[in-house]
Amino acid sequence: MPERRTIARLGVQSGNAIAHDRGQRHDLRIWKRRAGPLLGSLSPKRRACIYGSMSSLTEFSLAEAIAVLTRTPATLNALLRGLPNIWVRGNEGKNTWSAFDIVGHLIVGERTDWMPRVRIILQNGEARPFDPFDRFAQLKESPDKPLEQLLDDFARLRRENLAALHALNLQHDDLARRGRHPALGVVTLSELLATWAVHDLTHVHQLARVMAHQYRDAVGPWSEYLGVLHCEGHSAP
Ligand code: NI
Repeated sequence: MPERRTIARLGVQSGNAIAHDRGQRHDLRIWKRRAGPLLGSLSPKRRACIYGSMSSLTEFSLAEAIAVLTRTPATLNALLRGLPNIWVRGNEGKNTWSAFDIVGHLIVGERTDWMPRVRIILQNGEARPFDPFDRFAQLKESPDKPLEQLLDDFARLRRENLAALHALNLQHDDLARRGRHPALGVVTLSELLATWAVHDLTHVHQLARVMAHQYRDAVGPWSEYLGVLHCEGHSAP
């Protein structure tokens, strides 16, 4: 239920984000509207606490999100191109992803997820839910392609998508426009765009973890000190 999620997120973000005046007002408007029904049932003290948390939400900035989105293809290219197979094809065990699978997954996202969903929000709002994202589609797509080809495809698709995003000339008020996620319910355009950037970072994080896993035994007793070999809480797989 979206309201519950909203409150949980507010709790997590409380006190650790830098607030910017314009964004705060924008965020507050959205959050008050979305969390309203649930907030009404809380004690005044608890409500004040939640509104206090809201004011520390980080402002979404399209330019900042695009700065990350623009760099991810080059980041992956520098990290992965020409690497020995152990780093590219190694995974974390049965039904887990290799670096190759992760790049394939990012390509599917460029083709079927992010910009198509931006367009659905702008054209249909909440009336038409997004098409579900097939998180395993890349496993069915040409598993024999060289990684270099995938890196090139990803870079090209990202470039095209960012050009298309730029061409939409989104204004500040557009960012509050709402769509409907098939599982999460109502979401805003700014949340979708923020998620696009953080999804990149999730998989950069995952790449480091999957690669480190290949040397989990080779490091010997140092394993104890290497957090990447022991971290949890990632998106599956
Ligand atoms: Ni993903």
